[in-house]
Amino acid sequence: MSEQNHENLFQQKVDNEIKIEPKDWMPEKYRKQLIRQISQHAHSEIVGMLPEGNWITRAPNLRRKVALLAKVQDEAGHGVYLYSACETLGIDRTELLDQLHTGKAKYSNIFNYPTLTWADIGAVGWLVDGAAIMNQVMLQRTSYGPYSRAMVRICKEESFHNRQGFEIMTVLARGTPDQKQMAQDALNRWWWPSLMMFGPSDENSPNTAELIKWKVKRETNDEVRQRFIDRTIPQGEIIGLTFPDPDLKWNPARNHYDFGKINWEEFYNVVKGNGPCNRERLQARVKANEDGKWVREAAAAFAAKKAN
Ligand code: FAQ
Repeated sequence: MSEQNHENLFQQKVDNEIKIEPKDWMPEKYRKQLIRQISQHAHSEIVGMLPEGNWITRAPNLRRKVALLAKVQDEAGHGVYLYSACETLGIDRTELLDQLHTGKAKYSNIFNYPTLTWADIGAVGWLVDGAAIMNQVMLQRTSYGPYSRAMVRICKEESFHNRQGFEIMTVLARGTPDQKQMAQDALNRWWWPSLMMFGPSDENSPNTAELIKWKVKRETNDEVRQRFIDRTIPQGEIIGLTFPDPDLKWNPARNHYDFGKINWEEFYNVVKGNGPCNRERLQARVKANEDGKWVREAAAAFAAKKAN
C-alpha cells in the first residue's frame, strides 16, 4: 500500500473514533507528536511530586500527612503509566529520562514555582490538579489507545486530589484571619501560573492544529482554559476568596467569564528554564536517578537470573 493510502486509512480510523494501537500503521509525525506530548506529561507528573513532597514532613496533622503522602505516590504512579504508554511508541524510558535530566525535555511550567506555606498544598490540589483534570478528561478520548487508557485511571485519582486540595482551602478560608490570609496569598500566587498550564493561546500554539486533526487533543488550549476558569471562579467565591484579576467578570453575552491578560513573557521565561525553582527541580530529579541506580541494577540482575 502506498504511503498516501496508509495515511488516508489512518485518518479514516481517527475520524471514525477507532483507537490507534501500538502496532498499527501511523504517520511518523503522529508518533513524534505523541512521544513529545506523553513524555512531557510523564515528566510533569514526576517533577510535580517535588513541590508537594516538600510538605510531607511538615503537614499539620497525621490525617493531612497520610493524604499528602498518598497523593504524591499517586503522581509517581501516573508517571509510570505515562512512561509505559510512551514506550509503546518505540522509545526507551532511559532515553526519555536522559532528555529530562539534560534539560532538553519540557515539563509543565507550574512545577517551577515554590510551595511556601501549607496553603500552597491546598492551592496545588485545587488549582493545579483542577487544571490538569480539565485537560485530562479531554485526553481520555485521545486517539492513541495506550494514552487514552492511562488517562482514564489518572483522572479518577486526580479528581480525588482536587477535592482534597479544595477541602484544605475551605478549612483555611473558614479558619482564623491569619489562616484565611494564608489561603488568599496561595491563591494569589498560583492563579496565573495555573492558567498558563493550558499552554499558549490558540494563535500562538504551533502544535494544536495538527493534534486536533489527529484527535490527540480534542479541544484547543483556550477552550480548555476557559472551561477551567468558568468552573473554578464560583468555587473560590463560595469559600470567600477573591481572584487576583481585576478584569474577571461574568459575561452573559458569551456565557463565560471574561478575564485579564496572561503574562506570556513570564510563561516562556519559566519554560526556558528561568523560573524560581527550575534548577532545584532538575537537580532533585538527577539526584533521585543517581540514588536509585543500585535498585535498577539489582532489579536487572534479579530478572537476568530468573530468566536463566
Ligand atoms: N508548560 O503548541 P503548544 C499535572 C510548550 S500534569 C511547559 O500549545 P501542545 C498532574 C509545548 O510543549 C500537567 N511547556 O503545545 C499533577 C510546546 O513546546 P514544544 C501536565 C508548555 O502540546 C498535578 C510549546 O509550549 N499535563 O499537573 C506548556 O499543543 C499536581 C507550544 O505549545 C500535560 O502535560 C506548559 N504548561 O499543548 C502532578 C497534559 N504548555 O514541545 C503533580 C498533556 C505548552 O513544541 C501535582 N499535554 N508548552 O517544544 C497537553 O495536553 C499539551 O501538551 C498542552 C500543550 C496543552 C500542555
